[in-house]
Amino acid sequence: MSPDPDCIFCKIVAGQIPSRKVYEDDELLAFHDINPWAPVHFLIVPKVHIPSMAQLTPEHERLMGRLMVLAPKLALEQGCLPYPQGGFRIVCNTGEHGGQEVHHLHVHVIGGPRPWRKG
Ligand code: IU
Repeated sequence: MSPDPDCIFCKIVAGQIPSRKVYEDDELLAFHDINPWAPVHFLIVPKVHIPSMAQLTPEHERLMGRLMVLAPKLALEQGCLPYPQGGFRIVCNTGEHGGQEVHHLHVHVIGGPRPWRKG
C-alpha cells in the first residue's frame, strides 16, 4: 500500500516528522513512543501503510514475522532485562474497540521495572 498523505506514521517513516529512532531497515522502523507508559516504550511499524492488523493478508506473513522476531532483540537493546525475570509486553491495538488511535499498523513494545502507568 502506498503512503497515506494524512497518516502521521507515514510522515515519520518518510522523515517529514522527526522521531527518536530505535531501528530502521528497508521494511521496518522502530521509534520511541512520545507518551511512554513505562521505562521502555517504543513502537515498531512496517514502512508500508497498512491501517491495522485487520488488513493483513498472507502476503504480509514474512514482514510481520520479521517484526515479531525483531521485537525481543530491540527490547533487550533498549534496556529490558532478559526473560523470564525481565521481559516485555507487546500490544497491538486494532480498531475503535481495540483502542487504536493511529491507523498505521504498529506494535507497542513496553517494558522495564514495574509498576507502569498502564497495564
Ligand atoms: P494506539 O492507541 O495503539 O494507536 O497508540 C498510538 C501511540 O502512538 C500512542 O502511544 C502515542 O503516544 C504514539 N504516538 C507517537 O509515538 N508519536 C506520534 O507522533 C503520535 C503518537 I500522533
